[in-house]
Amino acid sequence: MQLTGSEILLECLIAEGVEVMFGYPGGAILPTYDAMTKYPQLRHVLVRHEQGASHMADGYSRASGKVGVCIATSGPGATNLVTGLATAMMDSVGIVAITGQVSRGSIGTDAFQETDVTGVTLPVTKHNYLVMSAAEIPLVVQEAFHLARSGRPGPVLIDIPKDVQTEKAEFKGYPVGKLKMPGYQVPDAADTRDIAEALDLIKRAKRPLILAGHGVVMSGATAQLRELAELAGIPVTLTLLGKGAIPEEHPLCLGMMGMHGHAVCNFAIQDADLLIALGMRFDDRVTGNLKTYSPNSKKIHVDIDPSELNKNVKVDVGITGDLRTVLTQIIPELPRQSHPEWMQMIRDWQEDGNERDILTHYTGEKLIGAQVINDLWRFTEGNAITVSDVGQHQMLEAQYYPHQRPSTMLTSGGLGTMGFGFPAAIGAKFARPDEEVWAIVGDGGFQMTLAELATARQENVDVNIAILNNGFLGMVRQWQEIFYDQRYHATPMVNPDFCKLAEAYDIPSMRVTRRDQIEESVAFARSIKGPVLIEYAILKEEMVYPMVPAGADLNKMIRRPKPGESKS
Ligand SMILES: Cc1ncc(C[n+]2csc(CCOP(=O)(O)OP(=O)(O)O)c2C)c(N)n1
Repeated sequence: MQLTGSEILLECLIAEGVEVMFGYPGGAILPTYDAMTKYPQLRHVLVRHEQGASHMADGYSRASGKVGVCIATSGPGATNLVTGLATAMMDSVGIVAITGQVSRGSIGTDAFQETDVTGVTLPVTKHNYLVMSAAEIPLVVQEAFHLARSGRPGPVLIDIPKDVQTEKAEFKGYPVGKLKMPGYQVPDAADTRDIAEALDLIKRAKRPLILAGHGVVMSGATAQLRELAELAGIPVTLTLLGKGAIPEEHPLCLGMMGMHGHAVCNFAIQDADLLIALGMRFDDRVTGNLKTYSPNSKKIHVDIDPSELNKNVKVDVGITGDLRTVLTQIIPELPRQSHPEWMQMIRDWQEDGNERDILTHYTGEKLIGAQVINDLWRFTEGNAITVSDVGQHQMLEAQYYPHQRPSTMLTSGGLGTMGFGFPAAIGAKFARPDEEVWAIVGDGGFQMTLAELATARQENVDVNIAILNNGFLGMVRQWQEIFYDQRYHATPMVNPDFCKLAEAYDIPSMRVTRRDQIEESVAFARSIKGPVLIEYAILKEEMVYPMVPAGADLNKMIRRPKPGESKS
């Protein structure tokens, strides 16, 4: 069958199972937009900025485990995707981005809206393609989706010149056949000698600790993680993206580690005699000072990407493999174990942390972020998909909204991309239409991508937006308070009236200033089948504790004093 390049592309996307793509048209991608009119089964969501499209594809992917798709024109359209690609790259999220390019004959002439997009995106994609003939499209699409979703997932970009989109070629069906990619191996099971070494360390450990990351969620190893922890009596700490890897209410789950993690986790890491790191990458936000990191422990690290092993932290047993497969290899060989003395130390640290919890002793009039998040958790029965932006509210979400299920807490971890939360929540809602989705954002980050309010309205996306409005770039203000003598330069924000803004977009809204209104705000949000915006006016100068200063030893946290105690 003779089809145009654009038609072939869309045929392949449909055969690949793509249901929705997020995008924005322009000259160099117009043939493909025109071809979309023949394929109404492929839903296109018109965003208001291409960055929003990339984050929506990302949120869709994180929420569904499927590959998210975004599409943009050449030049500025394509470069507007870059932040979203980098965000997905850092967090290993499988997306495919399609961009129009100037026609083949114009490449390299500085033609109108020409950018070397494969060059620009090389470091922020797992792989990228410049397609030079329509006949190549099926193979490129098949490879791109395979790369995006397999092994360590990541973003893949396909750049298609305008005349390749209009060129006709014979379409022989999709998929093309078995892929031949000899340079690309996807690890699965681990070497049995490595498993034996790991088992030996686990059996001998007195103070073992599991560090669970995004890889646990992505490989679908949550049941195996739980089994390992319960069988060997090992407590579990989570990275930010590891939230949901084990139910946070599980007695062995200690919560999040790292810069704003629960103090118990950081103390336990520093005192452990064995760390079992699963699908996490020892980011500086979780290790603090590498020279003093967990000084007395043996370390086992399992990751699907061999380049992660011994990258930041030298380990005793490094295992390359798919986590679910590797844990399935380990579990049958393990005896049932318990570590009562270790667990007692942990309970003592937890007790101490509880005494410092702001929720137990804050008596101020003004609403605080911790109360908002904790009440959102309570009134959504801890069961919503929350998509946070970046800043204090993000860390409060991680601390005060325990998640019971995987892929229900989505956030930009590695890149820390402000502006991610709201569009990613829209993408998540497309992926999981039956779930309650909340975007939890700060007043700063929300303003970076708030143009997507129009997208949410146009598509009637049932997403609830919670803005924690402190009138500041809160997390930066916190650093200025602690490290820059309270010189609040360039952090106070003059904000629009968010409720009036919502009204301009025909979106219902509510402003909350007191804690006793939070329950009503959740009921209000739930009563509206479409986008809704709730502004929570919170204390301007709240602090998120504990805090490990950048580069400090992990257990040298700045902590909130206990009631009656002077500042530590
Ligand atoms: C795109 C981008 N620019 C700058 C930063 C640096 N940054 C990190 S947190 C933060 C403040 C966020 O403020 P807000 O969105 O109001 O959230 P809050 O911290 O007050 O909860 C800034 C500026 C960033 N992470 N991303």
